[in-house]
Amino acid sequence: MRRPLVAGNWKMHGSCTSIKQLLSELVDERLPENVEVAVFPGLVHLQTVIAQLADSSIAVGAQDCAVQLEEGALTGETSALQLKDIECSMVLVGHSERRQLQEETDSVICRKFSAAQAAGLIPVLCVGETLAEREAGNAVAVVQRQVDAVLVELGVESLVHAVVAYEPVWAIGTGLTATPEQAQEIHAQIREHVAKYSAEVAKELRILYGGSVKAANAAELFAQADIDGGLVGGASLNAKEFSAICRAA
Ligand code: G2H
Repeated sequence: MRRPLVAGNWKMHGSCTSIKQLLSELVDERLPENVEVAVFPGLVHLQTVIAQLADSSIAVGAQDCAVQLEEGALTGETSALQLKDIECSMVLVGHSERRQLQEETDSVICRKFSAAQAAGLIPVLCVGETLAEREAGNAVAVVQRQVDAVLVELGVESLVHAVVAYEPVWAIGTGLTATPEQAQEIHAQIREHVAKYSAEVAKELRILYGGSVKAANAAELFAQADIDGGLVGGASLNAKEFSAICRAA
């Protein structure tokens, strides 16, 4: 039985004041016990958030980590070990905004995934096709290639302590959401593909949906057989909206 996960990706939002406020509202909300809840603040706010959530069951993750695990002369980078040291438990890798804006390749993402696991973090591998790729009929092939960049390189066992998030690029921050059927089709395809390597790993693998998830569409998406929760951007910045999404999982 896969435990649902709802993760709030705060991206580059918030100030010390607004984040403290958001967290105090969130811990006052009724969050379901059967759902794992996590937040991914910006790097500068991580320690504040970790401290504020010390007595809560909400996990905290980072939005990125360096490819290199060991410390070194890498100005501006943060290693997975440093994230672990401040008691982060998860990290996003390969978010489409980083694939596009920072030109992260599948191979870079695989190295980040590997570094995260070596440090004891749970990587959340983000995959998803662009609108052009979907319209060309290549959605499944693109997502499979992105999964394979980790699966083939590191082996199927690397997906045991990991999460996959399917986020169609055309649905991110656009207000467009994949229909539950569109999302389920890709989620099922990802699981079937992993099952070619290990049925057991595929069965246990949590696959989140991301892309304009909100309280109004969450229940329908999460009701799909292969959707195990969500990676939520904009709607995670509002405690009431985010907690309603958590309760829908
Ligand atoms: C996709 C998602 C969170 P939003 O990027 O990762 O953001 O819910 O705002 O589309």
